[in-house]
Amino acid sequence: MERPFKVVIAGEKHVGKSSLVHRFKHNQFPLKDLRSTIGFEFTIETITLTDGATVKIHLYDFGGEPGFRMIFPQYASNCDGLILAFDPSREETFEALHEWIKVYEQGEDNTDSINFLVSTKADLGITTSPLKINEFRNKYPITEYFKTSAITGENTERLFQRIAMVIHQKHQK
Ligand SMILES: Nc1nc2c(ncn2[C@@H]2O[C@H](COP(=O)(O)OP(=O)(O)OP(=O)(O)O)[C@@H](O)[C@H]2O)c(=O)[nH]1
Ligand SMILES: [Mg+2]
Repeated sequence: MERPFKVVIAGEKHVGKSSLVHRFKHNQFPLKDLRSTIGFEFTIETITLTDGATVKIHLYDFGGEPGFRMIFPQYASNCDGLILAFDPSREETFEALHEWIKVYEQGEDNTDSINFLVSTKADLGITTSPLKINEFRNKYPITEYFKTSAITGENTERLFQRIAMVIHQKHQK
């Protein structure tokens, strides 16, 4: 088996990062409101890809609290993947991703990272304009974009499957 891959999930406070991880791990929306993440939460995920290969992911779920941004480059270094999450019902959380990706790029050895852009809470029925999404994708190296909901489970499994797959394939070459 390959070495474990390091994947970071980041974005503003309250956008639903931990709920997304919880949905993926337990296949359900958290029964109680999760507490805001302090610093970061680390978990290990084993993902079986569609081709049968098994990939180990070291997942770092960072708290979005502005104060934690300072520690971000230090812990988010040598990463294989980044999930940038925003809540479409709060546009400022999308705008803040310019800052998050800049800070991420300060991390050591993140230049080769596979980056995904993810909107959360799709169940609310609010969409960010495709123009804005495309603009962001043209400005930064974003490989894929997903609209997700931790409540309905829309694209949650798929998101983690895909990022694991893309990183895995990159290492096959
Ligand atoms: N409608 C809706 N609400 C959600 C969804 N996911 C999370 N929430 C709500 O959004 C709030 C924040 O969720 P968290 O998962 O704690 O957000 P976070 O991004 O981890 O927040 P920090 O740890 O503070 O950075 C909670 O009240 C959740 O119930 C979703 O898919 N749909
Ligand atoms: Mg959290």
